[in-house]
Amino acid sequence: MSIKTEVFDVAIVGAGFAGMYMLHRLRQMGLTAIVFEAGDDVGGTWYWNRYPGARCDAESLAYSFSFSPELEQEWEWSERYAPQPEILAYARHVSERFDLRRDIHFETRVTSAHYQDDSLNWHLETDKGHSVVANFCVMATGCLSVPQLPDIPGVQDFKGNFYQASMWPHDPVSFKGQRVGIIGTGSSGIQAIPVIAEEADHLTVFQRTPNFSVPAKNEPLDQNWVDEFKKHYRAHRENHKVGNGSGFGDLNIEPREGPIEPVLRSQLTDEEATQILEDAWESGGARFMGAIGDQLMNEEANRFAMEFVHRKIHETVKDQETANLLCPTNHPIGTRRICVDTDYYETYNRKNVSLVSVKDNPIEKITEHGVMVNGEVTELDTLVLATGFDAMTGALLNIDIRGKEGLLLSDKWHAGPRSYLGIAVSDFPNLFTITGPGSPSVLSNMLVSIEQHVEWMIDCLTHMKKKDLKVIEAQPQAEDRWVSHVNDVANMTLFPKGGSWYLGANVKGKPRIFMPYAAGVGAYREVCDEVTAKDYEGFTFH
Ligand code: FAD
Ligand code: N01
Repeated sequence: MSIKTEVFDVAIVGAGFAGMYMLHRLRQMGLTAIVFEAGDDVGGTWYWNRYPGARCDAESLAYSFSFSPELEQEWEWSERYAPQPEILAYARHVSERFDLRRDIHFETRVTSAHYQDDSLNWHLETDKGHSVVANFCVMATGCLSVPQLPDIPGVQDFKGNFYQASMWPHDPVSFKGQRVGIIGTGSSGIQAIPVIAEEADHLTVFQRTPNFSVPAKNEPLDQNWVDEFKKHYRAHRENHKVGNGSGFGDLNIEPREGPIEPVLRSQLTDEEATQILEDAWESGGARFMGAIGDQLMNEEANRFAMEFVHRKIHETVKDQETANLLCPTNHPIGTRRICVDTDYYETYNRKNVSLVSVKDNPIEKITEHGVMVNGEVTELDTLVLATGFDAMTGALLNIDIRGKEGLLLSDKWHAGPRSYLGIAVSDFPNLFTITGPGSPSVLSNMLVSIEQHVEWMIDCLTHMKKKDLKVIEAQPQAEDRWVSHVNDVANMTLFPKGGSWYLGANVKGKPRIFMPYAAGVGAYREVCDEVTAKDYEGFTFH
């Protein structure tokens, strides 16, 4: 049977926030677009990651779309950090409010995307047999959308209940009366552990590397505060876009004027620095990492913050041996994504929680009945994996993407991702990546970065339409310059010392390259705007 090929202006892969917003803007431009999504609903991250305790760590009023003043006024967030079901409900609301679903094919995975040298367009195929031709292909496949299973022998042998944080079932999961084990103490594990501990008979946490976590200080939102904040929403949104920060904004009702001037460690006495950290700890959230302006640049400033958190762990956790195990010492604070928790360290004071360090004695295997460490099996009814993602490049390289003359993206990126601005790849004309490697992406409030990328791409497509240009391609020299700039910026920070998924260090055989751009969302936006102002410097059109 021959497959009918459908033709569109743009094909979009992924219906998380990035794919949804791209579709909306393309429609406004009058272009035809089709979206393919592997899941059976919109929401991406918030569709897949339904584990107990999942919520955002950027404040709800900042972690939301800004493109529609009506949407931001009408949507009501219930908590300072919205829980996953509420963010998913928001994504669904957006899809309905802007009538997006009719162009999205759910439960459909794009398997290949090939550039056609003769017709100068993209040919995509899916696992459901679609064949689509589009002038442009937009990858909105997500930075954290490919679950990473640990290479522990026997994972498939476990006979009890088995869950992965990033592929959580749709139906409610009960831990009542059960012996539960969890592997993974990154952001997902740290959010899930306190909630599972509340319900399980016993919870055993298998920890290889402790992570730094700061209290979220989550709470229900006060309606008066929200009403006041919303009066200034536009100004707050503008603030999220500027400076060398990550686009998280602040909680002041009155919008600040311009970017925050960082206070450096060298300008502070020990007492002043401690007080600043104490205040940040008390007010809660990931903003702790920017409390002292050079915490992520200066080893001494970082050590000061590390020791502060170590003290907090020791003050919170009663058993000092457990506290010692929970204190990270192998990476500067913040060089692995800082975790934001509710009662994480407190959970280790519970009688029904035990911590097993598998740093020196790695998990040998998973058996039918539990987890074996040092020859001993901890018997479990339920095993939860919160072992992370093949981040940033995983979803792109899972697709057979071929550019000019059949060049495979996986070959081009064999030594690590190479991209111009994290937006486009030389030799892959008319292909855009939203929050691709080389852009601030995972170091930022992703909604800010997604909107900025989509808006830049829409401006570019509008420019091309106006000038009747058919093809845009990143120049190899511009790409080389950008890749080395991204590396230079990373090397000015402590990030490369983190050994984290930012570097691909959690995936065997993955090249070790610091993938996101660390200069902040404001600085990055300026670069992109300058590229546009200089008639798309670094790109070739025809
Ligand atoms: P995603 O939401 O990942 O969506 C990508 C979609 O593409 C997925 O639905 C996937 O199924 C689909 N897809 C991928 N490949 C294919 C294919 N070949 N064919 C078809 N479909 C495909 N960021 C923040 O800024 N603040 C936070 O508080 C925050 N919290 C997070 C919490 C968790 C648990 C996780 C995992 C991430 C969090 N992030 C957070 C990052 C989060 O990924 C982004 O904020 C944002 O949701 C990404 O949206 P996206 O549309 O780019 O990608
Ligand atoms: O994944 P991770 P995550 N034996 O890679 C461990 C975002 N996010 O899903 O560090 C034992 O951080 C691994 O140990 P180690 C956020 O950007 C945000 O938790 O490799 N352990 C580590 O502890 C975040 O950074 C939120 O030694 C093994 C864990 O698994 C990103 O997603 C919430 C192991 C993986 O941690 C990823 O977070 C959730 C093994 N063989 C996620 N293999 C918010 O709060 C792996 N591990 C906003």
